[in-house]
Amino acid sequence: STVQDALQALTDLTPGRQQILADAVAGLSHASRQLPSKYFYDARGSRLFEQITHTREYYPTRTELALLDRVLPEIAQAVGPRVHVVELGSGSGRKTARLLAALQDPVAYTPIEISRAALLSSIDHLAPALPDVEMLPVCADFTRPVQVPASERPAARRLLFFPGSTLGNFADEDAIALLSAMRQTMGRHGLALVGIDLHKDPALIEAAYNDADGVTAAFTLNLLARLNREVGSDFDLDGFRHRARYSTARLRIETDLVSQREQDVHLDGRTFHFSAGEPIRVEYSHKYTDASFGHLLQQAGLEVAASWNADDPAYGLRLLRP
Ligand code: AVJ
Repeated sequence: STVQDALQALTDLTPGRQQILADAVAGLSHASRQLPSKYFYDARGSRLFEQITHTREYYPTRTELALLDRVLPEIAQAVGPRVHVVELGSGSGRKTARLLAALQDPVAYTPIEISRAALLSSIDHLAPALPDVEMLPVCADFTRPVQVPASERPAARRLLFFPGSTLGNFADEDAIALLSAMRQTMGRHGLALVGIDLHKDPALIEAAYNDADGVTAAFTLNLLARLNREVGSDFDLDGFRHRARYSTARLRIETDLVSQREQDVHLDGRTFHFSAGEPIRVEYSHKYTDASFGHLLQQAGLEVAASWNADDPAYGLRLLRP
């Protein structure tokens, strides 16, 4: 469809101020303070993430793109013709263009993306390049149930596309809930293609989340700037510092914004007191082994239909079925 058709079809469920405020208050009220990483992705945050993917240290995006290019013919073979591709957290849509081009006669594409700006820009690129694919975009938080719009032409099956190791941003319990929801969305004959970053030398992993130019630090701190602007908090951006460390026990990057001094932050008529050195946990990025990923799948009622790995740095694509 054309860009115009795609905008006509857009479903807008993007989280509003009330939702963000409620999540921020709840997270900051916790004994161990936390803020949801999904709120990184306002227009500036999505741009900064794109910049991260071009840093020397951040290997996942370029590794996944190269792996995808190498194995797309096998993926297309395994998936078959006339699928409706549903992408969770589609971002710029760079990987999608390659996937849709490799598939046999794809019927429709539904990007589900929380950032309206990123969603619109991906449609701007994809719609003209793929005139035979019906574009049915949804602006929403994909962790909430989303009704997938029906395509005009009937699809043989749905293919959920969840690249970028975004699954890694979810704590295990939430990852299991999300994978279970995906199993329901894909249907009995559906498939899911999921990208997962794999466990490797911790030094390499930590470098990817602490790039020398400080793009990742700016990305993390942008969360506080966004909250200040959208829900009226008064975080001092110089009063918090980005810290990302790899836990070999839990196989995950744990990213915190650490209070640099004793200070008060105000939000919605409340005062949140921070001591010097107190962290706000803002992100996890899990790195999987076959065992840890298999454990999630088992609890979500999913199986591996096919599996592809890049070796150095290690990164995986998994085709999943119910
Ligand atoms: C692509 C969203 C999964 O966790 O690696 C990059 C986000 N955070 N650098 C990741 C991110 C810090 C990224 N995801």
